[in-house]
Amino acid sequence: MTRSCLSQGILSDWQESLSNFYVANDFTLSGSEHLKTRLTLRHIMKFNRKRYSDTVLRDLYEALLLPRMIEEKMLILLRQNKISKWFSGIGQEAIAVGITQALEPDEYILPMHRNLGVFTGRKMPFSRLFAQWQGTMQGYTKGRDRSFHFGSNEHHIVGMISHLGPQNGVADGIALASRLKGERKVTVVFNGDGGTSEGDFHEAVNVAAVWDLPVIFVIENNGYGLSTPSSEQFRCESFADKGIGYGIEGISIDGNNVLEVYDTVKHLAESMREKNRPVLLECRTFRMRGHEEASGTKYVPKDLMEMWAKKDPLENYEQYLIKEKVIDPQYVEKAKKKFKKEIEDALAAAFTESHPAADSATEINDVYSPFTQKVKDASGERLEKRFIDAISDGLRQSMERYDNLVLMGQDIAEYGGVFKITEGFVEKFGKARVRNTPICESAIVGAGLGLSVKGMKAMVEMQFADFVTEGFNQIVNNLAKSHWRWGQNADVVVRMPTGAGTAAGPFHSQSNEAWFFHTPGLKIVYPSSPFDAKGLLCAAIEDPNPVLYFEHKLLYRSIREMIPADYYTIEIGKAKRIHQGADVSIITYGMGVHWASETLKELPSIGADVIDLRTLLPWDKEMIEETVRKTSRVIILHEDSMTGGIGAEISAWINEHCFKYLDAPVTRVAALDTPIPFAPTLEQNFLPRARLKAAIENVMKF
Ligand SMILES: Cc1ncc(C[n+]2csc(CCOP(=O)(O)OP(=O)(O)O)c2C)c(N)n1
Repeated sequence: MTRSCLSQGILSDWQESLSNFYVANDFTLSGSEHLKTRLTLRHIMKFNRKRYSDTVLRDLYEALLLPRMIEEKMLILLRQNKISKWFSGIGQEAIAVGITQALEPDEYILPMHRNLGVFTGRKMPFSRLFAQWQGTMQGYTKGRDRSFHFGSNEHHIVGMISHLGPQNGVADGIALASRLKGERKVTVVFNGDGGTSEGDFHEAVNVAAVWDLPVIFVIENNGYGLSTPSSEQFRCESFADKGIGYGIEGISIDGNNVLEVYDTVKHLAESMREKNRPVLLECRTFRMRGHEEASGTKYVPKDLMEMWAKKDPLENYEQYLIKEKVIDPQYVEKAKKKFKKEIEDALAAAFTESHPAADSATEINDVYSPFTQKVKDASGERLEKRFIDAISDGLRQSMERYDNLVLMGQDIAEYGGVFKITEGFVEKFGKARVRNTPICESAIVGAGLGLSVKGMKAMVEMQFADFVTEGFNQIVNNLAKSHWRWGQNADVVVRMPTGAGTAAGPFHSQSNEAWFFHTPGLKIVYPSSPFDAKGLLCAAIEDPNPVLYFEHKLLYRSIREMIPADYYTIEIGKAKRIHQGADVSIITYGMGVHWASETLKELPSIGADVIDLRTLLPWDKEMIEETVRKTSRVIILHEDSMTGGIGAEISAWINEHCFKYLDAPVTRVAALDTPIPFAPTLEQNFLPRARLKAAIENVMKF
């Protein structure tokens, strides 16, 4: 084992020789030379059983043998065209196996695509595992996602999404929940060496470092990321050294030596449970097969492959155990026979199952975690509140109501957030629940999902809605799809200070609700009044699904209203009629509601039905149909740009469902299709406010 030399002051012989070699060669080694060098220096595997009993050694052997046998069978099935794809971990099994065996069974592991040993180590029933790969109903995703893209809370496993890096933020959230619950558990998340180039990896390690989260960030350094050799992926000599940059410990071990992996992680986990902190654990290994079977290994030098074959984790360990008389060839035969039968039996069963019968209602029904909202009215005292105070009230009362709710965001703790919505919260709820975050939106949104895995609730404040781009992938691919994929809800509210009117330019004024509107699995609320702001925020936090909560910055301090002092909620998905009228319907939300009201004052002869959508996803089709029937003329107004905006969808829906009631073309009034400009004159020209009056008059002419 080599620890990060600077942080630990330790430099192994191996690493010393390697660094000398590097110095002599002026760092010009290609990835494959690097790996060859490493192997020449250290190709003989040395096992050290320490004080581990024969039983422990044998259990480890069987745990190592099993995934190898399953994989070998899969390769045969692949050649027979009975399965479609396989990402092989052959040659790397000691990492997943050693780690899984070293942990407590209820400690979460977040594996990648080559970590079958995690799943077998947690004793997942083969029948369900094989069904998952076959895409049948008995699998973990009802045929909705493939291979290892699933989780199982029963087994304390959270599987990856294809994007690799996002797993790390989720691991942070699980570890944070463990800390907050005082559980003394570690969480392990796997990465390939290639995946560590992603910002997600960096963000999550950084967050874990700052928050002292007990996460082992495993890096399986197997020489290639698909076809790209290490030399074209990163420049560091050892991933252990990266720990220095994060101010955490980094360790590098022989990933092909199951005893070394097991022993390292066992001790590491024991110490991390006592003293919570993250650690980078590089496991040096090699990818013996193609990235996935079909892509082959042509680009890998043959001699390199041959050299690493000599370090096969299973064969070497088996030989060692036989030499030590812990097992004998008969034992090996018996174990193989037993596993062969179990695999064959489960496969036979899996192959009798067929793909799920498609049923659209079931598919749609599983998009959201089931939840029937019970609206809570408040009849007591009313107080005058500004929009911003209403949000703050809702947040504070939700914190009082849900002691499992955690707030995360930049500068939200002592500073109270840039808009001061969480001012005083730290004093009331403490720093554990009101958390300043590093500028790591992706890791923090991912952490929200991790908290949900442990039954907690999260509110993530984006400093400005514009910055959600940094957490976009986590929202649309992880939070939104998690329930539908494997039944894990994401109990996360993302608050988004949005909108223009403050001449703040293209990166502090955007309306970006339409980016999310297209994503099944999300809910979107967008209040326009203090009453709705509080009630919808409380409802969003109550809802176990991921909700994006848009709050218009210009409304923060410009509007006030008498609202209930007590906690209350408003129905998500329900629009509100702001003005009654029979001539024209104006369907809008957010700032549009205020623009509509102002404009109608200039048109006293026109009676307009103004509908405030309040929730954009799911939106209130019933009220839209009702108003169209009533007025036969429709304007859809929004602050966001025209093309592909919310208005486009609503207009299309009205056309399909209410055509017969219409007397005029459905008209959209929206911002220009440009980025939002800085100068007030340009900004006002960009916004649709000034174009609304003419549009209403025009629709009335039909
Ligand atoms: C964000 C993203 N970009 C690209 C890919 C395509 N891809 C899948 S696996 C892979 C290589 C991963 O290499 P590494 O992390 O080293 O893991 P290994 O496959 O070697 O175990 C690539 C490029 C992806 N899945 N996600």
